[in-house]
Amino acid sequence: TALLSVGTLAKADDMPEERSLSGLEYELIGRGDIYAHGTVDSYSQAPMLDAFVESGALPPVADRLPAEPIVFKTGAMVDGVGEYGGVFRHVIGGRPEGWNWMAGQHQGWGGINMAMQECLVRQGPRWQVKAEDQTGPLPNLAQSWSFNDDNTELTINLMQGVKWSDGDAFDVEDVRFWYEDNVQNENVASRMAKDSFGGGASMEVIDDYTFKFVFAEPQSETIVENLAYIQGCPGPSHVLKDAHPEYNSDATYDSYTQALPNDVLPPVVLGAWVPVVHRPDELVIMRRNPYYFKVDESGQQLPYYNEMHFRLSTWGDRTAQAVAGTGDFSNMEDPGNYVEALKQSQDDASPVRANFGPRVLAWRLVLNMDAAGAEDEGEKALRTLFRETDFRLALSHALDRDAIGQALARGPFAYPYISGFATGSPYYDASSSDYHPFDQAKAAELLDGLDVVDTDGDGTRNMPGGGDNLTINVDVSQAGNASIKQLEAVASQLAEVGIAVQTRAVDQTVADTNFTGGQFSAMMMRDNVILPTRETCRSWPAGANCPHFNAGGDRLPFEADLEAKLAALQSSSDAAEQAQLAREMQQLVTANAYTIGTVQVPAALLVNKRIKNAHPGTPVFMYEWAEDGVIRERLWTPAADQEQEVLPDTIAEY
Ligand code: BQZ
Ligand code: CA
Repeated sequence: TALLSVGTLAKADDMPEERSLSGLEYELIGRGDIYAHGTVDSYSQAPMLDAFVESGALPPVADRLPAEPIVFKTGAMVDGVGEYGGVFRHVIGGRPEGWNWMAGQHQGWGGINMAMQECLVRQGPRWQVKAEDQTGPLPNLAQSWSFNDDNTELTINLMQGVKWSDGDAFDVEDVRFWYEDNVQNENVASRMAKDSFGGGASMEVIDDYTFKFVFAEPQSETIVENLAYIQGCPGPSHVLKDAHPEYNSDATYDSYTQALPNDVLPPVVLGAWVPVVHRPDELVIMRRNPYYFKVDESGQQLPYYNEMHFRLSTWGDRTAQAVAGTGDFSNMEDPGNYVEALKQSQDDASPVRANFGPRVLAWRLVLNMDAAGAEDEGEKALRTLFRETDFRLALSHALDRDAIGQALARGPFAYPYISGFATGSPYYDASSSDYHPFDQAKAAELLDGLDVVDTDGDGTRNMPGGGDNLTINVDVSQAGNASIKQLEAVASQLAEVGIAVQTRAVDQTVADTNFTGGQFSAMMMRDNVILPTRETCRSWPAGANCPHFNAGGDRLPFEADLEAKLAALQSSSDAAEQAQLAREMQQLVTANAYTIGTVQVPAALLVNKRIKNAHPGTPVFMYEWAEDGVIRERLWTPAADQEQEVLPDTIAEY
């Protein structure tokens, strides 16, 4: 077709057959079977909170809960209603950047962001919902929503009477501040990019708990998915407004971003736990939020655990500690340690249970194509070359993905990844993917065609017109073991076709912010290209600053097409039409080597056996990471098996 100006490419049918490692069966349930907003006859609280109510430090539990809390259904709990108390022990490789998530700061990942943030809607538990009920995200702070007749207005009803962890009311002003003063303010690096939501919807406040988004084009339930973690999570406007330049003439956007530094605790949150202690490079301790707005069917306020620990270590150590039983949870995602971890977890005496899921972890080399945004002429010339589809295809053909997979881990784990949706995505379709087989001659031919030839005979190709040697600086996160291993293989394979790669391992937070801020030349990274409505700008074009690897809005010819198809997918209510659009998107992305994929692997979830209600089959990543999919506010441990709390009988004090 006209879209494929790149000649005949092999189809994914030529790819080796994929082997599934999962085989696990679980029952799918209705969307309202997990939880629903409603009331219970009477409410109770964790016994440790009684003293705070008696002393008057806290209002009674019924007064702290909203009019209609979220009620978790017993029928969906594999181990039933829980017992209060104890500690849930996480180990993470990240470090809290700061508490101002509205300005794009992360809290160290690995489930700590998600333990403090609550979002308008929820995606994680959707992996358990049956197909006919997959009509959109699950509710959360947004209790219900509806479109007008022509689907150009989305009216959202917020939960009424939810309170922040300091007791302040959560209402529409928090949502307005999030959207108007953060998302749509281009000076703030919020997680949802300006104009990426429905092409830049406007917002109208109706009353304290009601507002609407107004779109230029009709939309569908799919667009509501954008309002889940990590894009749709309002922050405390009563705390942050004073620090925001729009409300305080002494503030700058830099000072605003830094307004909630990681050494000032406790921050004000809506999540089930509140960070109360942060010892740098050592530990974050969170305590239960007495204002949390969720209960079980017996009326017990959630969460069940009083305390959560995040040991600040490495991602590899997360898996090691889960296997050893000193940590409770790990997304096992470095194939290098799969075999050993699996061997150990298969032992009956092992403290941990391991579950393999589909291939949802994919790695890729991302080239920055924002030529106009380059800081010097050399970088500009390089990015101009990155904009050539033949150049990206040359790189893709230069990669021997089987060898990369074996460098990562021996065994049947890795499968080639070209670009676009990972095979574990509900949107993936093999026959719509163009496959770029390992073919150094083809790579050489494409590079020659771009006049990228070795003019001085030193073995490295030169920039067009006999310029300097072509060297690509590729950043990689120090925390990403699997990325680092793959980059080594990629660098030596590219050298074989005459392209020099200079690798630079940078701090994880620096890599994160450099990527989202477009401050890089090339980057080797893991990504989960599963749903286009989640962290959209990491992979897809939507609005001028999006994707991060072509911010600035200077679209490549196929990219405009891709953007239109993504918008159409988000605004469609017809599953067949959406599947067709996804196929066309996959076609565009792979035919044009939008990013240069390497391999994709399945991941296993490790959960300690003393943790109750961890539903069998919870995927490491599907609609969201397992920390959300496993529903941590509903996990518990019987009193006899509980870990000692470090800060018993305490709550966050403001
Ligand atoms: C899971 C996840 C939960 C970010 C991060 C991190 C960042 C990315 C990504 C994963 C970690 C864990 O991933 O690796 O297993 O626990 O936290 O948020 O690697 O660098 O920017 O998107 O989520
Ligand atoms: Ca040369």
